Amino acid sequence: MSTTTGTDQAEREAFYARIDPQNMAPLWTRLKSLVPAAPTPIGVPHQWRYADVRPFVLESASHISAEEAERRVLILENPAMRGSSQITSSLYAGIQLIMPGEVAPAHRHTQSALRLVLEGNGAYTAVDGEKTIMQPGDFVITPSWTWHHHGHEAGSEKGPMVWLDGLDIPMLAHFNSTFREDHHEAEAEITRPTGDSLARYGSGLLPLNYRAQALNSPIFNYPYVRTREALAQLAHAGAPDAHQGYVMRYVNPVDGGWAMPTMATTIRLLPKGFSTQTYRSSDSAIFVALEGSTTLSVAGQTFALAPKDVAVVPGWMPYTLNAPEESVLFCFSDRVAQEKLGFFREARG
Ligand code: GTQ
Repeated sequence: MSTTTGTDQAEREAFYARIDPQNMAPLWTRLKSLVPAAPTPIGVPHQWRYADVRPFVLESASHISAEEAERRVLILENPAMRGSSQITSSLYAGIQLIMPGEVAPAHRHTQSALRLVLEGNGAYTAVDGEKTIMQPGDFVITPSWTWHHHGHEAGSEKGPMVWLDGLDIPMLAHFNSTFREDHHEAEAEITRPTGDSLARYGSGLLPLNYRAQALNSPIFNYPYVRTREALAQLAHAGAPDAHQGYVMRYVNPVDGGWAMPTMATTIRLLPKGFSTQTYRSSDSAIFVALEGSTTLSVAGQTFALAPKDVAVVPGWMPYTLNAPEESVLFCFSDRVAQEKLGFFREARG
């Protein structure tokens, strides 16, 4: 028996019971789980197949209008975090549907949102006075506290419009800094022409003497046609990164930083037949398959990702990606927040 200073277990328990009414507890019984050697994510890896999800998303239109719902969204909830509205411990994801002729009314909130368009044509999102028409694969941002509404030009031939929403809801809940406001009109005023921000800030140009005015990129929509063209060029010049493929991040052209302050977004191309080396990082990642087919292997599980499928990889779990055919994957995570706060980590191999 080692010499112990202090009292025996029964006396310790009695002590814990006596401090309990003071709303106090001993650290030493919890230290190893409170400050673990490595991340212990609550979430689990999971895949949502678009083929499974889509019928329910479309059916939601028969149950509620976009106007009544305010946002007609089916939340993607991590199976290990049911009831939390979380896909990871810091992020929210959902699939939003808007039908021709509908408007999802204007509001604003301190949470930032990103959209990744999955399906459809003709719908727009209006952010801070500018409409942007959305096409499949487009990455659209809604910065914190900007008025935004979504609409879909009438005409049933246009069909449903579906996109993935990513928001930092759990992050702001963690800081208890959640505010929201409804606009007095369903549609907030449009003050700038469509395409204005892309022309001003997203064309390799900036207005002379322009200074960053916010933490967010001034570009609202990063159109997929441009992104895809860049990826195609990249794939012809140089080798892909062994752990990540041809991966690029969406950038704020004013300061070179990420497009958004809380959510990091990337796009990657995996050439046909390419397999990544094992990679992991402290940010939990949500992947959205856009093209091809990708096999994601994580924690002994294998997920075959078809276009529009969504998959989550909790932080610090080693994973590989394998592409039997040329594939494109979008990804968002809390990496940018972790980097800014100084605790982002990654490991190769
Ligand atoms: O489009 O503003 O999926 O406020 C969740 C909350 C979408 C939105 C969501 C929101 C929105």
